[in-house]
Amino acid sequence: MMYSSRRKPVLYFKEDRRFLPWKCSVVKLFGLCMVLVLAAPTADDPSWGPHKMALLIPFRERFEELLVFVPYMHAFLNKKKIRHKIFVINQMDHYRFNRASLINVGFLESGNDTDYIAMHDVDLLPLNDALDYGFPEQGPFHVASPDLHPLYHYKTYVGGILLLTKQHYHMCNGMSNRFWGWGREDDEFYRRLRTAGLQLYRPSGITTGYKTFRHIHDPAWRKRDQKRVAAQKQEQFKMDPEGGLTNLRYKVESRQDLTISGAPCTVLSIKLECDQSQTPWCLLS
Ligand code: UD2
Ligand code: MN
Repeated sequence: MMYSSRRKPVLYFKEDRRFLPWKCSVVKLFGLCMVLVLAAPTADDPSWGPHKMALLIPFRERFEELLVFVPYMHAFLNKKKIRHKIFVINQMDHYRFNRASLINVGFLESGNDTDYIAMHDVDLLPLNDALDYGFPEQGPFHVASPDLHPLYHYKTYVGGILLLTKQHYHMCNGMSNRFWGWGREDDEFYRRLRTAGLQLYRPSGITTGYKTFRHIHDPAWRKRDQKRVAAQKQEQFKMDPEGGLTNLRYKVESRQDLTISGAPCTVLSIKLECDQSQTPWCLLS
């Protein structure tokens, strides 16, 4: 009796054996999938915190860089559990490029579900996961610090990547709209931060030095518009005490949601307006 009752399970086991490895692997696979799904960072997870960043890319004719940037940043920020929405602020008028005005537009068009902004060059990729992209509660946070930036090393430099709460950006009246062509708008913004009484913060404890970012910028191919037209020569070094969010003029020609290799972004195509009596250098001729 003992023997046969012992055998039974063996027989039963033998009979079922064809199915067992299959069953087992399906169950295992399902379990593995569940673990992966639960472990994968999703923006619904409360551990991501209450804040959401509007990543603003001032943009014109940098398509190849954009194809790299959007999927890279989406993955980078998800890995860091940073809620975010990526906006490509595409300048489609025929004036010279105006990075600052495009950032102002991005700020105003970024909606109520985001509470801080990142002004972010399309060609600067953060390589170190330890870089902070969280809500800059205390004050503006300059991610692309001169200690880490591959190119710019002066102390008052605030270009490349800068995070601000919407409240702080508002306190500065945004950026000046007087800067057409390359440069100086970031230096003027540094002075606005000072005027608004805001303390600037930068990353600490980052050990990767000038290798912290990759600047995918071929200067021969992506030429900087450094021409200085007439009064622009002197005006570029002056502070603009009145202008900013309050005197920005633009039209949103279209708003399109794209995904690039699965990473979502919104492209706002913008026509900036230029008051040629104020800034005749918005045109080259
Ligand atoms: C530096 C700063 C930038 C800004 C600029 C002065 C870095 C990495 N960046 O940029 O933040 O302070 O100096 O204005 O230090 N762009 C276009 N199309 C154009 C021109 C510019 O999309 O035709 C956008 C794009 O996002 C680009 C950014 O503006 O990354 C800055 O322009 P840049 O890359 O030509 O100049 P760069 O690297 O000297
Ligand atoms: Mn660049």
